[in-house]
Amino acid sequence: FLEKGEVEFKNVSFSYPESEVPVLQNLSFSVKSGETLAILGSTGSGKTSLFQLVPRLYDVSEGEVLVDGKNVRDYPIEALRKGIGVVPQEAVLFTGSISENISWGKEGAVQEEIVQAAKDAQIHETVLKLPNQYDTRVGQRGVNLSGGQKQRLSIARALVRKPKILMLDDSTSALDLKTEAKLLEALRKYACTTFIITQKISTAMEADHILLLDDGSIEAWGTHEELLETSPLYVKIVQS
Ligand code: M5T
Ligand code: MG
Repeated sequence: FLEKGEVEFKNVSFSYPESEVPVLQNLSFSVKSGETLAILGSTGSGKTSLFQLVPRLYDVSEGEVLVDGKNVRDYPIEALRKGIGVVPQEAVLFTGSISENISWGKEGAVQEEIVQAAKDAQIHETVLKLPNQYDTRVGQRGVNLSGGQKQRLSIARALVRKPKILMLDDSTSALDLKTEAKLLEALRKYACTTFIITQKISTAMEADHILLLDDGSIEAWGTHEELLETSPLYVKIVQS
């Protein structure tokens, strides 16, 4: 659906349709195929809003978002929805089995692929302990899962589609550091371009680039080492 998964923002500004308030201001950056971008910034700084512009959940107000050099407006919406795996900040489960929840949105997923995605998302072991394993019902009137378990199921849902671009919106916030490290390691073989919103410096340090958002603008861009040199705000976050 997408060729390589390169993403470029060119002078992007954005405000929500019903509002005049600019949420993102003049963002420019690019991420190459297979690279990981960590996005940091305080609450309300615009991280989730930035995410939404890539699969066109919203359109930019000004500027351009390019995927593989082409404006996202020029793609069939299908290609964006299928080529980009978005894991939302609040994991959503449907009433149905674990298998159905993972394969949702991917017609014809076979059990093998579902299990592999669950393994990579670090949820397989948990599923095996449920009363009916992959056939266990979740959602309304189903078993209760913890926040972190729901997050991992919704990551598995994105992975089963083998996206070219994977966008994790604070999706590992409930995971302990060891489980998160395993998950990030497992993601490598997907070789997808990965955007990861995180509050954890340990996660950001592993990324190829860090984008620090402050009130809708880029406060800093670079690697962990570069930001330690160039961004007092980043240093403050590291020390806090
Ligand atoms: C940035 C506003 C929000 C804030 C700004 C998602 C959303 C956000 N906003 C809307 O008006 N409508 C919406 O549908 O936009 O918000 P954000 O992008 O959600 O910020 P964040 O992701 O960095 O924050 P958080 O709390 O998830 O860390 O003024 O009111
Ligand atoms: Mg958010």
